[in-house]
Amino acid sequence: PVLGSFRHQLYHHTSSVVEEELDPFSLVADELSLLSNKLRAMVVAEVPKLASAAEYFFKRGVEGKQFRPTILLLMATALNVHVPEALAAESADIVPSELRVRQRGIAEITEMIHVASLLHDDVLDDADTRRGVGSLNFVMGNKISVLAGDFLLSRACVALAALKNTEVVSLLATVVEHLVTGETMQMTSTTDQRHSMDYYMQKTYYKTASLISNSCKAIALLAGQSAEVAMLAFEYGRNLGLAFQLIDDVLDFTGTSASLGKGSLSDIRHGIITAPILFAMEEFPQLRTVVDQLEKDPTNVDIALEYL
Ligand code: GRG
Repeated sequence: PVLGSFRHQLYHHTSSVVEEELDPFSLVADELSLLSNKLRAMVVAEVPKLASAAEYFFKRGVEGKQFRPTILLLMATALNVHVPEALAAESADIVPSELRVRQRGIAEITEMIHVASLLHDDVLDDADTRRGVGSLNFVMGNKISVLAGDFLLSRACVALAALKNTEVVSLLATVVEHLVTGETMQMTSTTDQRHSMDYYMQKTYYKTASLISNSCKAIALLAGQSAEVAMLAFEYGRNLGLAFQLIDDVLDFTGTSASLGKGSLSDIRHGIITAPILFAMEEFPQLRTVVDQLEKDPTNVDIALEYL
């Protein structure tokens, strides 16, 4: 609804725009092209080894899809069509351009938290590729990778504090807890939990959707929007995040190493049961036995794939 209302207002203000021709991404393309440079500037470190590790995934060609910053910059654009009067009065001492910068800062903070989680995740999974290149742990080792993740989190905290909004600080700090919780749920699940769609959805909220939904909400709060709009922004981000992970899980089966930037079938090879398998198990009960075998010995992957 938030982006829908934005589209409506945009058409209202730009009568020459034909609905079919509007490419929403073009609205933030210029800003996105500056993002990696901004991020590199935000993670300059004193010690050379840490400096090169921290900027590793902010270099040209390895920035990833930038899905989160894209959505967040669009959200900030959508919510700024009209700066509400209440905010204007409350923040009379802050120039509008500063407010704009603060909202857009969430895109950078979110990407730093995301990359920090990727660095730690690759260590936990012993992954050797990420974004089509060697993972940081593969190139510089596990220890530097963990420290670079910690460093990015610290810089994200400093940038968060500069937004001067304690509710937003608290939202994004809780997201870090959710990332850790989702990862732990994945690592420690029992067989019953792994076979439960409810458990999968809860874990997926923590691992993927929480960062997107709470960042969307943070932008609404920084834009001085009502509690209702903040909740809608949260719901929008939550649904988008869940959908994103469901598609990511399907792509793990259907994608190629070239399209994924890492090996395919990585979930099942790590004994991680995702939505495509859960749906297939409902359709083909005989798959349950195969999945049981697979969980005991993940090298049995070819047998399970016959059903998928
Ligand atoms: C240190 C913040 C922190 C967390 C530690 C390891 C861990 C706890 C959490 C891992 C969470 C994780 C890796 C979730 C998966 C999220 C996900 C969908 C990643 C892939 O996102 P894409 O496809 O990646 O947007 P790109 O490379 O395009 O940015």
